[in-house]
Amino acid sequence: MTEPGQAKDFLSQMILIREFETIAEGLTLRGKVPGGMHNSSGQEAVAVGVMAALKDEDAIASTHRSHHHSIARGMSTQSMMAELFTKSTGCSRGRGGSMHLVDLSRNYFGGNGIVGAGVSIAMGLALGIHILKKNSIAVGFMGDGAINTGRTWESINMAVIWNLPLLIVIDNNQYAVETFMDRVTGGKDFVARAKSFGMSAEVIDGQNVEEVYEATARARERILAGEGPQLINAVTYRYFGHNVGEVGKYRTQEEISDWKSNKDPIDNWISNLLAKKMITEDEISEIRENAKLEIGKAVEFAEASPFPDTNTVADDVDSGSLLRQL
Ligand SMILES: Cc1ncc(C[n+]2csc(CCOP(=O)(O)OP(=O)(O)O)c2C)c(N)n1
Ligand SMILES: [Mg+2]
Repeated sequence: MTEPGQAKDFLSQMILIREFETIAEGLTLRGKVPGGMHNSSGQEAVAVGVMAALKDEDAIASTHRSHHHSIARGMSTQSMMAELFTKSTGCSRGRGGSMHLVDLSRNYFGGNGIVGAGVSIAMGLALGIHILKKNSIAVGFMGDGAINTGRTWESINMAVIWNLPLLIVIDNNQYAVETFMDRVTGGKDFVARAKSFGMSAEVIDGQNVEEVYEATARARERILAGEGPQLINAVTYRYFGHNVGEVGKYRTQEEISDWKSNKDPIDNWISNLLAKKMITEDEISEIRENAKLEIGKAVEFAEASPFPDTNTVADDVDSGSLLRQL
């Protein structure tokens, strides 16, 4: 059982993510977020549970839907919001936007716009960890849509044959844009597919932060014990459209309401903590208030920051300068 301090941390982080996404969604609709964004509301427990079980030295690569992973890894919400606004104070200095949230000081290699690439980037990180003989792991997030891309399985295959310290987490919100996963996934079973590649894999309730945390901690231990790559299929749900402004006609309101009313990761965690008397209503209100204040400050910071100087757009983007940083 999670101890009280960590249980409250789980809640604070999930509420902070929900607040960030709620505010960012509105700002996107008002035209403040060039390029738009992918909202992760509903998927908070996957991000928070996984990150809580990782150590600072572990390396992580995410997907196009990365706000929740970024906050759970401890990124500054000010540098994230400024990046969404494409301001020069953003984590990618305003050149990347929502899909390029990154913080190398946290070994967080961040999001990218290529479906399935998080797994390949993480495989490369795992190879580096292996070569340098470090006592850490690499984690690659992917969506259920990425399960049907070739690069995912090329990377997993390589990780298996080289016994690399790689954990794959499927942030399985069950839809790839407008497509329900069962319609496009042969065999319909991600775990069976992973096992056929010679790796351990399990399916878990991605709405239960404690279950996600424990599964990740177990997988990390197995990897460090030399048991090779592991895969976790965390079943979750996204409340909003694929991206902001999408008109969703591919799922019913009843389905969305059912997940929101009965399987919400924040509501369920609160009920659990209240039932065990691990938190009070006042503490919950304080957590909500702090999240509002923090995200309010992030928006103020982003609004007040300048756009990048166009004379510097080519700085640091040539491969030579990237190599010199290594
Ligand atoms: C290689 C590639 N193919 C297609 C796309 C277009 N695309 C962007 S997101 C997406 C769906 C991804 O679904 P999933 O992996 O389930 O992630 P989710 O959006 O549900 O988080 C697609 C097809 C892309 N960005 N990259
Ligand atoms: Mg999906």
